[in-house]
Amino acid sequence: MSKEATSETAMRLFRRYEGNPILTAEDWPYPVNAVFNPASCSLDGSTLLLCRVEDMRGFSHLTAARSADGLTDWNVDKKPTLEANHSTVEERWGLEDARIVWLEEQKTYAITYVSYSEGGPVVSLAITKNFQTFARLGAMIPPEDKDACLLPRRFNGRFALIHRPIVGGEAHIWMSLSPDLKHWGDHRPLIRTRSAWWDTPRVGLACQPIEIPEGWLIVYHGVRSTTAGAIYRAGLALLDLEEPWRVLRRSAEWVLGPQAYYERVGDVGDVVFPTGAVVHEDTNQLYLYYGAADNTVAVAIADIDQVRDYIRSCPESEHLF
Ligand code: BMA
Repeated sequence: MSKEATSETAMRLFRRYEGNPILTAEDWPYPVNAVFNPASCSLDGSTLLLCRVEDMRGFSHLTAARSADGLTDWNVDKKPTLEANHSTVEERWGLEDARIVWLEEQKTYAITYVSYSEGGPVVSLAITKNFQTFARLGAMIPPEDKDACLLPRRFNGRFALIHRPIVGGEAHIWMSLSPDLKHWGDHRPLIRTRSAWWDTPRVGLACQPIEIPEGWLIVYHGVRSTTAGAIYRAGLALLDLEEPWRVLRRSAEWVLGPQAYYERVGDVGDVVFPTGAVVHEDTNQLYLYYGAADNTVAVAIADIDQVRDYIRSCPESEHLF
């Protein structure tokens, strides 16, 4: 495929749902400032979004919303589903930006979320079977860390965590491995920022990794700093299915960037921040849920076969630097 062809495809891969934004502060059963950056999963045949909800003090908690079709008629929990314990060091200033993955071996959902404390943002792990009761397993890796998600199974006996520590002032995506979800090692950079491209000075994992025949499809966000402020966009990468520390492909272009009014204007304008995905096998569609301008929840829809064709046509990642 030519460069023009891939750029054209990248622009058309995701289609914004015409009912966007799908969730706003007005939909909440209690007073809140903003609802954004939702984790997602399928639960009992419906879609569950675990949304970041910012209260009127500026602290965030996580609240679940459920919908049969993943687009309309959301049923929002009447009170916070997972609230910060403000008396602990780990959660002093709230909970943000969860990601969810189903761990088949444990028969449980694993939720990785950012808790905010004096040491800076840190990634913590909670597990649940029903999104009503949760076991909190604590911080995974010392701060500063964000944008984390587990892969759903072990590789050579070890769990893999994709996350975004700040190392030497640089914000690349890393992978770490663990035999028990508690002790983490073999830390290595996975997807780096690309000097002068749309995805520098920061990148971070977006939604949970999606298994496709070609490998693990990764949606990641890239931040560009401009004189008018940061622009948050999303691009794609592909990891090897059996050795996910190997990056096979990476999109040159972003596939979703702020264009619609609700993405350009909000508490933080020019932000699309995907944090959840649901694959609908019946229609062969990928629903990508994202925070728009740190204000509302929106969804963009792609045809899985088109995404697969596109990522296969992307350059091998080493060739991009
Ligand atoms: C990032 C995170 C997100 C937020 C985004 C845009 O650093 O903190 O929660 O949506 O900035 O403000």
